[in-house]
Amino acid sequence: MAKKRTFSKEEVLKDYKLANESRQVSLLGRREVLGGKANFGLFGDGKEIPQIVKAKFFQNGDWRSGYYRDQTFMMAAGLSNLDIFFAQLYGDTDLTRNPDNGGRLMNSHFATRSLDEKGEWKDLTKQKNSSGDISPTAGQMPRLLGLALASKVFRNSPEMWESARKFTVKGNEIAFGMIGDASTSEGHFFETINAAGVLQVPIALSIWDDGYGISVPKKYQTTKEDISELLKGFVADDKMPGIRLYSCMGWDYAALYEMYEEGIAVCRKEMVPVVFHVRELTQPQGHSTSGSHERYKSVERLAWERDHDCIPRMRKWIIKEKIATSEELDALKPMR
Ligand SMILES: Cc1ncc(C[n+]2csc(CCOP(=O)(O)OP(=O)(O)O)c2C)c(N)n1
Repeated sequence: MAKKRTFSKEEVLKDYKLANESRQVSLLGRREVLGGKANFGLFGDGKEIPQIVKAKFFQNGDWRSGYYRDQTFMMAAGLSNLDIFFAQLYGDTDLTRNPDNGGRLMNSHFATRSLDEKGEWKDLTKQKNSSGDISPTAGQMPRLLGLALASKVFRNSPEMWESARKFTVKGNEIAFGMIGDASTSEGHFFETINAAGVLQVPIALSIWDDGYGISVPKKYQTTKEDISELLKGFVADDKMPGIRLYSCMGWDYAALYEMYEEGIAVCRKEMVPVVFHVRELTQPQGHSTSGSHERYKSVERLAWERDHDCIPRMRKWIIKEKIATSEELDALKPMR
């Protein structure tokens, strides 16, 4: 049997605190929109724990190509914070306050800056990088492939290492992708997976599976209602290369830790595409501020979502493992 990991109390409490902060941001963000202070909001509630764990393995020089649910990943990676988040929500056009998009994109469309104030390239190997999110779902996939392919080209071209030293350290960077389960039904998703398997490029792609694409459940979206089942044919075997496929419950902090630690190490070392299917995630506030999920989810489904919410589940695990007491956890909450 594999040895059980010992978790550092400090790290676990820091993660739990950030998850709660990010959740409060989502709750407050929806209220701000419905109260007329911002036009529209899409939030990352229900996906906090896997994003915090994945961000632990995001290194300087790496790139992200993700989508609007990734606020907690961005905060955990040190690329966003509460001020930046609300500047985005209000469409602030000041780039120092809203460096993600200067009010030129929808909110929760994240990006880092590759140029300095003088218009010169920054040293991208010394920062964590995010390409700018775009609104067509699955549109991030071709770009994810391109970013990973760039690493492979750099790795195989030592003659470029000196001239490209602001972009690569010998091609060791990898590309982090994120996509929702419904968007895996799109052509860009399958084309990217297929091309990544052929090209053997370092993609670390998470599928945040909350069972819905706005109001449409998986039953009407995904064959067999299970994207891992569909991806099995792409998986590498003894004879042929392909993708590596992992799967884990999105509310299981300890299992997520194991999965991302192992999978991202494989991706980085072997420069291969790795897909992480993160199951049983929820949407505590539904899809966006334009709708109410109470209108299309059954009472049973809503109860299931409350029961599987990743933050209370992490809390139960912390107490069960005797990492901290409920009083200690209550003291961490940013707002009551
Ligand atoms: C190409 C395209 N089609 C449709 C939409 C409208 N749309 C925005 S989000 C969304 C659902 C996405 O669901 P999923 O990928 O599961 O992500 P989730 O929001 O559940 O995290 C749809 C259909 C879009 N933005 N782009």
